[in-house]
This record gives sequence, C-alpha cells and structure tokens, in this order.
Amino acid sequence: MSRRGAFIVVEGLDRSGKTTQTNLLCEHLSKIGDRPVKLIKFPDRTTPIGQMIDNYLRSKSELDDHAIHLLFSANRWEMRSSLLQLLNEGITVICDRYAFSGVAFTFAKSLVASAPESTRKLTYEWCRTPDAGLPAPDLILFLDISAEVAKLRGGYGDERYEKAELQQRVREVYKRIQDDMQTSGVHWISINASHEMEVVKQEICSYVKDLSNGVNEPIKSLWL
Ligand code: 2DT
Repeated sequence: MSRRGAFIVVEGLDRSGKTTQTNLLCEHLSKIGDRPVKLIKFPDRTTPIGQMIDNYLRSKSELDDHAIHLLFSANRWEMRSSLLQLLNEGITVICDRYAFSGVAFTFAKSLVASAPESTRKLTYEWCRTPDAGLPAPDLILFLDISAEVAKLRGGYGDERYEKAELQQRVREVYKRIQDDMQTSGVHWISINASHEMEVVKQEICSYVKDLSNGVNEPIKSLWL
C-alpha cells in the first residue's frame, strides 16, 4: 500500500515568522518530496464557526473564554474528515497552528492577573479535553522567540491576543506543552526563531527530510 501523507504542524508566537516559514516549508517539501503538499491553517476563518472566531479576534464580538475555546476546537473538528482524507490520499499536510495553540492561548489567559474569575479557574486539563481524538501530527515545529525580540520586530498588531503580557504567558504554556509532548514520545522540535530567516529555514528543512515521501505508520490521535 502506498504511504500516507505526513502531517506537520507549525506552532509559534506572534512575530516568530510562522507564516513566512510555513510557506517556505511548503515550497521546500514540494521540491524534495514525491507527492503534493497542502498548506492549511487554524483558525480557518472561512467557515461559519471560523467567522465567529474572526469576529471575536477582531473585537467585533464578545464571547466567554470557555465558549471561544470550544469554537476554536470545533473549527478543527469540522475539518477532521477532510484532513484525514488528504493524508490518506498521500498528500503532505503542513498546518499553521493546531490544538497546541488552543491550549497555549486559553490556558495563558487564565494566568493573566486581570482575567475574570471564571477564566482564572480554567484548568490545563480542561483546555486539552475538547481536542482529544483529533488526528495527531507526525512532527510539531515550534518557532520560539522571546518577548524582547518580538518587540524589536515591530510590536504586535491589532488583534485581541497581540499583547505583550499574554504573549509571555503563551510562551510559558507552550513550554509546558512541549514537556508533556516529549514525555509522551511526540516529535516536538523547538526552533530558535530569532535568527535570520534563511538560518531558521535551513534548520526547519533539516527536520522534515524523512517525512517528505510520506509515512508508513497509521495516523495517531491527540493526546497520545
Ligand atoms: P493567527 O494570527 O495565526 O490567525 O491566529 N488561537 C488559535 C487560539 O487562541 N486558539 C486556537 O485554537 C488557535 C488555532 C492564536 C489567531 C489567534 O488565534 C489564537 C492567535
């Protein structure tokens, strides 16, 4: 039987160069691999759920922190069957943000001192639960950057989560997720994204070679 496509997730903080690197990675894998490569992104703002998320992120609507967390997860669940189909057709899938962003951002909100009481009571486990059972990636590339370097890159944009304190918390939660993933044997690679674009690209490319011609193992599920 032919090999299924690899599922590669790129995670990272704002200003880490995630979008640029994701595009470069797609180009690279299309060149070196023997199969098509597709780039997907979460949140997928094009669906009705995605539009609710988009309105929330652009502060056009208000939602309880639990409710928006569940919408982000629902936005992944609504893509589950098409994602599995792509992988089973042998297509390599690069995914810009996934369930790890879900946990990192929502749990980070609970650590911010000014958060509402109900948000401060959110637990790490509660944040993970809605995504349990989704397809697990074969590789997670985490683009790491400090708050100081992010600031030097021109500060944050206008969206709701682009604030220095929250981003600092998000980074801490990503580290916790990274530790959990490593103990469960998931392939999580942390990349210093404060280097030049080309240097970061080369490092990323060095980790994906084995995945460029597909994968022989079955697709696993979150959280392993
Ligand atoms: P982009 O700037 O990459 O479009 O992300 N987010 C994302 C969450 O809070 N939970 C999630 O599950 C996902 C996928 C991260 C928009 C913002 O949405 C946040 C930044």
